[in-house]
Amino acid sequence: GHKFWSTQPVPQLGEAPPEADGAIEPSKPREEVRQDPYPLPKEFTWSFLDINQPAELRELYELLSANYVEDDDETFRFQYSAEFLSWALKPPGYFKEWHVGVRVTSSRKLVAFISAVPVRVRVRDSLVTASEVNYLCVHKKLRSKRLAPVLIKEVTRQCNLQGVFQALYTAGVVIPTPVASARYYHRCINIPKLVDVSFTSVPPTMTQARMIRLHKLPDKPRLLEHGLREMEERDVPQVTNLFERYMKRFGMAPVYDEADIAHQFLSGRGEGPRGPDSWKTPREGQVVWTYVVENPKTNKITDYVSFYSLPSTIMRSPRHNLLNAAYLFYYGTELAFEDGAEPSGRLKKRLEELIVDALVIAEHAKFDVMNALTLMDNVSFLQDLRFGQGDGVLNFYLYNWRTAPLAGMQATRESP
Ligand code: YNC
Ligand code: MG
Repeated sequence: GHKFWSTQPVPQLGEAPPEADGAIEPSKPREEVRQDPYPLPKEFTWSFLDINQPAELRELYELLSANYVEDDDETFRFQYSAEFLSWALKPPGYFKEWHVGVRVTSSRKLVAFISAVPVRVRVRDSLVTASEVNYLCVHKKLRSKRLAPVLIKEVTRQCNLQGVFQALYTAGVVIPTPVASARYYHRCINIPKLVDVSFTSVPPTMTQARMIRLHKLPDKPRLLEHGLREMEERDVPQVTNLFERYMKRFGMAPVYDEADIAHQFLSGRGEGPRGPDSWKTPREGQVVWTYVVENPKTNKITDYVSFYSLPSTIMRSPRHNLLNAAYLFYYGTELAFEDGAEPSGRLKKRLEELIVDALVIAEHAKFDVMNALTLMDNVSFLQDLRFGQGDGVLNFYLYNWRTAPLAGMQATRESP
């Protein structure tokens, strides 16, 4: 049984799909929301993290680097950079009260964390004002003591105090009850290193040299000739518009205004030179890469593609400490409005061109692998572009919102 989740406003496992979409329990006026923090065992104290303070951001980075999500074989552990965390936790309209830490009272050591950021999400035909909950982490020495439910209840209370009663979150574990699930796929870029650290292996019917040849990418992005370039501030209105129209293809997707799009696609770019050759020269502290295709005749943005950097610690290799992984993020193309719902013909071809170019840029930026999930239109190109199926599954959840499960690839993406 689920001692905690059975008490929460989420669909319980095995429950029949609802007749209509909507909240499971009603929202409350602010004064009816619990006013005091949930009690913690007395050796611990609540502490909002001010991640604008480099020292506090560093504490969070260190907690997660040592204690956050690992793969099933305990070979890799996510190592979100401080720049990434700053980008992910401070979208437009963020609340510092939603960056909830737990410290040891006596030493002030940070031992647990949970966060939420505001997001508007369309679920089928409903626009839901929600929070996106992420980075739930309890120090390895404090596991299985039922701290996680207290963290979840406290972040829920902080959301409720701001008038937010719905949430979106993802997890590798299955709890009541996923609204969608997606599988991880991996596109090898740096074969020798990936073989060396046992991320992949050379199949018995192949040599490593042949495997490298099969994964060879073009020397430069093929769409450069058609107006591919790094996204700039001036592209925000057009990209916002294309994002909005393209995401209508899917059952669940965030709803972004121009400020959100600027944040998601531009604010994590880091400092350093921009310009036509920027695809060859990643910048210090760069978290997100976003490229657009601008029609040179009409100056219309016809496509965009993006990915972000999320390295993993390699836990047991004598030669390598860090797996440099790029994660495919959002993309969109005008060709979607010519083709049918299932990518085929010109749409399928254009998606492949965009993703290959993202791979070329990722190779120049020294990424070892690009990961993608079976969502959006990804299934149409994963196999042809030599993404291989991984072990990991990502489950998508909604808190206090009822809707029938979405087909696997209808959801949008992992929350970074
Ligand atoms: C999880 N990932 O089932 P039951 S993902 C949700 N998400 O409750 P204890 C989880 N619930 O089954 P531990 C969960 N993992 O008895 C476990 N649970 O009802 C549930 N790992 O608590 C679990 N980060 O404290 C059980 O477990 C109860 O000490 C057990 O702590 C769990 O960020 C954890 O994977 C995950 O740091 C903190 O294992 C710990 O094991 C850990 O005894 C490594 O907890 C890092 C890791 C999770 C990444 C993520 C999304 C989290 C979503 C949380 C739910 C949000 C709901 C919406 C709230 C806002 C609402 C509004 C408005
Ligand atoms: Mg615990």
